[in-house]
Amino acid sequence: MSEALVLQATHGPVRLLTLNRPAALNSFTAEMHGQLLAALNTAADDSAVRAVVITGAGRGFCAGQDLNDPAMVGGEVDVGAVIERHYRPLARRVRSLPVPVVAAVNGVAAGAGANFALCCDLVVAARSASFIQAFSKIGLVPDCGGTWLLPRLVGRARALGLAMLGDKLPADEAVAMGLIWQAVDDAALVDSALALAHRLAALPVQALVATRRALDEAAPMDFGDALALEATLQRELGHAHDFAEGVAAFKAKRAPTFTDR
Ligand code: T3D
Repeated sequence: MSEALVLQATHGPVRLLTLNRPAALNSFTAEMHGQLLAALNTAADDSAVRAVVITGAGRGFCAGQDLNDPAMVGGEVDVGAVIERHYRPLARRVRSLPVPVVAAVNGVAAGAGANFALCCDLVVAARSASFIQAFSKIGLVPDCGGTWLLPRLVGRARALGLAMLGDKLPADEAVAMGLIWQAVDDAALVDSALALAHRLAALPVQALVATRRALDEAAPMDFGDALALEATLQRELGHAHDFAEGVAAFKAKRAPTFTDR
């Protein structure tokens, strides 16, 4: 049996995935990519899962591409093919998961590891964690969605500063900059992320996922097209059980029970 490079645990409706190559700061190998994608697909296919949390084992979250993996790094290797085969499917999978995804960044998140975290819906980081756009230091551009995500999250000036200089950005500064949602004390990280995921799981997750989609798709649209997209999504959601349940619960002054996914 192959080594578990991604640990999976179930906490009620929340699936906790832990990247598990701590000796190499959970950097990505082809094998870890395969296990991570499979774990995400399993969570997506399991109707009992209503939120996913992703964290890292040991002192790092993820140091991006494993620069020692001969199968995937530079020289004779077609780096574009590596991106097509592994990073593009990963970013698209996270961004299209049918439930909300929380990144619990426990330590350094560098290169594609940083942008993988930023692909998640809400990013919570330990105060000692940091984010590094390490690509410029090895002659690459930000990948795993970084070129799209960074300017949208923090604006072009800061995106270029982060991407060109590749400096270490501490978690508190990442919050202040609008790059991530929250920084918490190190000891509270996993509990905070799980609590957040449980809150999300109790909400109408189908609407949360449609909200992600609306924000992503509206970004390059003009105002009129964004209004049209909102109407399309509201039309779909307006026929769903969760909308009826939310309104019924409001009228009855009781807590709603959302079940759509
Ligand atoms: O095919 C392709 O290449 C395309 C894909 C590109 C996507 C990318 O992600 S490109 C960016 C790749 N990542 C990096 O450039 C980051 C490299 N790592 C670092 O700069 C530093 O390790 C960190 C700033 C992240 C952390 O520094 P520090 O001082 O806290 O830890 P360390 O001592 O450097 O690392 C600890 C161990 O992890 C060490 O192993 P050792 O010496 O104890 O046996 C180190 O070699 C290993 N490690 C860290 N990052 C990587 C890694 N091993 C393989 N690949 C890594 N990316």
